[in-house]
Amino acid sequence: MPALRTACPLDCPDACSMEVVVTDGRLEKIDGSSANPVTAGYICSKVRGIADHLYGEERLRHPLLRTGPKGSGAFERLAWDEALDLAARKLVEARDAHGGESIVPLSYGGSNGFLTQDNADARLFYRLGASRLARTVCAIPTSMAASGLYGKMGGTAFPDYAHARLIVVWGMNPGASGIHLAPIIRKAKEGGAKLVVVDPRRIKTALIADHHLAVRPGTDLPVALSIINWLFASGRADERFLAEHATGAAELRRRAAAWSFGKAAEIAGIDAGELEEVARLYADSSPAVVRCGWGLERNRNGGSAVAAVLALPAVAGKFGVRGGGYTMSNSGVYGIDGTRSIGEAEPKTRVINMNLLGRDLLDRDDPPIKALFVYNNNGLATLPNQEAVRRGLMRDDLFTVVFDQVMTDTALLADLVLPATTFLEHDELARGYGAYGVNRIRPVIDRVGESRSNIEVFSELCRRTGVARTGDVEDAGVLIETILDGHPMGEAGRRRLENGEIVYPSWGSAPVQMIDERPRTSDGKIHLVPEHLDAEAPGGLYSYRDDPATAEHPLALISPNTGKTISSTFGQLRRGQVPVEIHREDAAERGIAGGDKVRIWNGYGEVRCLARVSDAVRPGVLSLPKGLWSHNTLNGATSNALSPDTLTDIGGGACFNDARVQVERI
Ligand SMILES: Nc1nc2c(c(=O)[nH]1)N[C@H]1C(S)=C(S)[C@@H](COP(=O)(O)OP(=O)(O)OC[C@H]3O[C@@H](n4cnc5c(=O)[nH]c(N)nc54)[C@H](O)[C@@H]3O)O[C@H]1N2
Ligand SMILES: Nc1nc2c(c(=O)[nH]1)N[C@H]1C(S)=C(S)[C@@H](COP(=O)(O)OP(=O)(O)OC[C@H]3O[C@@H](n4cnc5c(=O)[nH]c(N)nc54)[C@H](O)[C@@H]3O)O[C@H]1N2
Ligand SMILES: [Mo]
Repeated sequence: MPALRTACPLDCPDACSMEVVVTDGRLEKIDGSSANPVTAGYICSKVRGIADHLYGEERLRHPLLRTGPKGSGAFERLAWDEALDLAARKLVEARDAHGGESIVPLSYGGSNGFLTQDNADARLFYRLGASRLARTVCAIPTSMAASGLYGKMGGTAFPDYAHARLIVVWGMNPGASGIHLAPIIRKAKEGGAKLVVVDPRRIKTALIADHHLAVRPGTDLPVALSIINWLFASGRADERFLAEHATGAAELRRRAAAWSFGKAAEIAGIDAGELEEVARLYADSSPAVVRCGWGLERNRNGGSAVAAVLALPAVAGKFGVRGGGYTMSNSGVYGIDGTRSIGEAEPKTRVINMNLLGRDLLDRDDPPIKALFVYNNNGLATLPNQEAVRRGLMRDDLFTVVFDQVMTDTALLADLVLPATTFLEHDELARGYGAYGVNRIRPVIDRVGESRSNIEVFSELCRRTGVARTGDVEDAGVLIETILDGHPMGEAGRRRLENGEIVYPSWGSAPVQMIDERPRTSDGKIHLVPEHLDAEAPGGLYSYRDDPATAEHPLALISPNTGKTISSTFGQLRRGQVPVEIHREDAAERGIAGGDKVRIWNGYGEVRCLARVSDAVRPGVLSLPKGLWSHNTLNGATSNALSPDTLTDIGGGACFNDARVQVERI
């Protein structure tokens, strides 16, 4: 069998190019290809093992209707026709009795594609007048900071890290969260590059680092500002570059002035001397690149912290050379707007911030949420304040549809469950947010069971709720044409996509920042203190807010990625108990030994799980991964049960890593 080409649209920076072998419509083998230079012929073990997700017993094969009490897990098979009629009837009933805003669509990270979100789904929810969803659970502070400062300028490409003499990995875990950067860093290091890691945990990359700043969660802002302060004060700032290419340099300098290395180091719980060494190393090295991740955004200071980190290469003059600059998200460089396919404006209905969904399910009465439609999302496992989400989903007067590929924790609380196709079974248009490239994805295997694509289901629901209009496009190929119509990639680019080739921005797959790629701000300059962010952040941009720890809940609980799941995706395949990591000093103080059962709690909830004692997390920090399912802990609650539903300084983002807890042996 010849291998078929495809690409991975899952929520990961790497956007891998892949080859699959299919026999009789069934996936035989899937592996990386070299079509995209970043993939370099290999992929993660999660996607290599995707056959277990496609064909495993948790895969949804037909619609299901709840028959027992909510959460009992009792469902019976339903025909699609009846299922769609029921969903449509419930949506219309909610709209007619309580107004369209009583309907809430809940979607986020199932796919980075343009066809599975903001498409036929948007058509349905716009026209029903549903509440709008603020998709804030991830990447809001990072993208607001990056676009505020640089207008989403494309970042340093991963292969170009080979040219760097200094690599700073800041709040990002290359060993888990997009594995293709890790070997490039390792090789650069072997070639003599220096490496700095800023992370509360000793991640794998930190093991080979020259400096590991194991900061307290949420303290990146003072750390970055202290470096900025020193760069300005010691004459190491690139004043000529700033005068020519940036606005707000004097204001940033003023705001950073309060932060000495000593003061920042004390707050961050690191050594002031080592912080100064890192600052000097950064000033002295070129090319120097910062890989800024998402770990530093998930707290009260997240937006300002990311802005301060991204300001570093501007202040220190690190742009203009291959292997210098920064990488954040590259999703903004393509200028592709998926909503073009709808051709109508989003009505200005009320906005539900998904971070507050639990609370809103329980408390809102303007109007109450009566119908919840979940797709591309496993909210019970991934939203903050899990106990509120759980109680909300248990409401008897709430009708919940979960449209997913597998029986998730959220689906178990649904009234109606609909089976979805995967990216191996449907059409998609996807782009990388780390590795560059736009990919046209086509179905390569037979559909499993009666699964249907998002476009099909939402188009059908438009008809059955009576909001369909003549001319609504349902064909994936035509939708893609509509999205790309008039796009700078032009007709030739669209033809290349159709031929299964990867389409890159005009400069290819590896831009030099400030040469090939320039700030995409209105005036083409770098805005070091963007006005709109400054107005939004409490106290102004770059204001530090203190640690939320209390005597009762003194420990910080962080919930980073693991290599086993993508958020909660594939979590049905990871059955065992997952332990919380605790530093040996904190464990000893509480008489906790490795393998003990522990209870972790705060005002939001309680998790019972096993403990792993280690010194890979810094003292004062517990780590329990993101994306766990209820079967991974002793009481079915995950770190999200302890995640506060407080919001970041900009963008209303999630503060997962602001969870402050206590732990004891049970
Ligand atoms: N295997 C795998 N890959 C993934 C995902 C996955 O779940 N699994 N998720 C995908 C998604 S949705 C995203 S958004 C990206 C995210 O990718 P990453 O940026 O790697 O996200 P995290 O793992 O949340 O955080 C990265 C690191 O930040 C550290 N950290 C936590 N708090 C702080 C802090 O306050 N300051 C600093 N400096 N570091 C901190 C954590 O210990 C962690 O090692 O990865 C994508 N790729
Ligand atoms: N504690 C804690 N929680 C976190 C975070 C954290 O740092 N700590 N980080 C957050 C981050 S970074 C993110 S991005 C969010 C992600 O949170 P979610 O948006 O819930 O993402 P996933 O957990 O990947 O779940 C996506 C679901 O969509 C389904 N799906 C995939 N493709 C399709 C499709 O084509 N159609 C339909 N109908 N369904 C599909 C998958 O099967 C999967 O069940 O989680 C956040 N949750
Ligand atoms: Mo994310």
